[in-house]
Amino acid sequence: MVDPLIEQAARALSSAQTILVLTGAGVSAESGVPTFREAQTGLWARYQPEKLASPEGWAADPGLVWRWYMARFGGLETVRPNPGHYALAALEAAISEDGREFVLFTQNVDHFHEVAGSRRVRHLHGNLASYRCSGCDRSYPLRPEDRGAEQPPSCPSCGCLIRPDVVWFGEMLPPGVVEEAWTASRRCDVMLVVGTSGQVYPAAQFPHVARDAGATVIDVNPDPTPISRIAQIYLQGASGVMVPRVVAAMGIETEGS
Ligand code: BV8
Ligand code: ZN
Repeated sequence: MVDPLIEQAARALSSAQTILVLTGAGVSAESGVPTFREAQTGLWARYQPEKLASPEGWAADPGLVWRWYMARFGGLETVRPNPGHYALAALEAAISEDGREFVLFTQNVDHFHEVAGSRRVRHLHGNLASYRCSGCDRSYPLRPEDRGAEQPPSCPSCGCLIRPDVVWFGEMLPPGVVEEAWTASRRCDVMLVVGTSGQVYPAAQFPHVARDAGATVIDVNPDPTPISRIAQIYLQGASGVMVPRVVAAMGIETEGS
């Protein structure tokens, strides 16, 4: 017996012409990556992520911020995508095969959606796999010796410090991606929101924009959030459990797990 809410979500997605998926740190939680707000464990427990992930934090102590990112980046290498990532990739493949529109915007800085096979992925907050110069913006391929360094490397061209290519609090999101997200939020028939606390803007605004434009909003999260409260369908539970169940109810096979 399929849960009626799962059925309702499956029906909405099956009949949608344009689907937008918005993910947050919760979609990677079952891969063992701590969510952004619980990320601070061990020696990082005494630091606030919003402070470290900011130009002020970088200016105050670039070495500390650099070591935090190297610790997070290192942690990503030992973990794999989870069934939630794979189900979203299978959903995209099925929708695209039907000639319908699908795009996935993520707030996450990991690459798990791509590793799981998602193709149309847009990173709202950048990604931890790439680095650039804080002065001349030139991209910088990380060297093995940079990983264990106490201080960030310097740019070979201008000598400024190399930083992670992520969007810090107080920094603008990549203009092209944001524009695309606003437009897609207004156009989509269904927005599937997975694993976000809905606290960080402008990403937290997109489900409201979609809802106001007449879209069906489906929210997947073990805990209620400002987004679950405006969603027509709130699936309370883990993404690694709920998303595969919705995709299965749509009759779509999911590879990988
Ligand atoms: C901007 C990259 C214009 C870095 C991140 C004052 C000055 C300046 C700006 C502001 C200001 N006041 C407010 C703002 C706007 C600010 C903002 O929103 N602040 C918040 C804190 C109020 N936004 C910005 O600054 C943005 N830029 O506005 O530019 C501007 C410029 C100047 C001045 C004014 C405006 C930039 C925001 C981007 C910040 N960078 N990441 C890095 O990662 O190191 S955001 C960071 O938080 C992560 O990317 C993360 O993804 C994101 C959001 O968090 P979530 O993904 O939702 O994760 P979270 O931990 O919060 O929640 C996890 C959820 O998962 C929970 O709900 C949990 O229940 C759920 N969950 C757990 N397990 C599971 C699960 N769900 C499903 N399954 C599970 N198994
Ligand atoms: Zn430079």
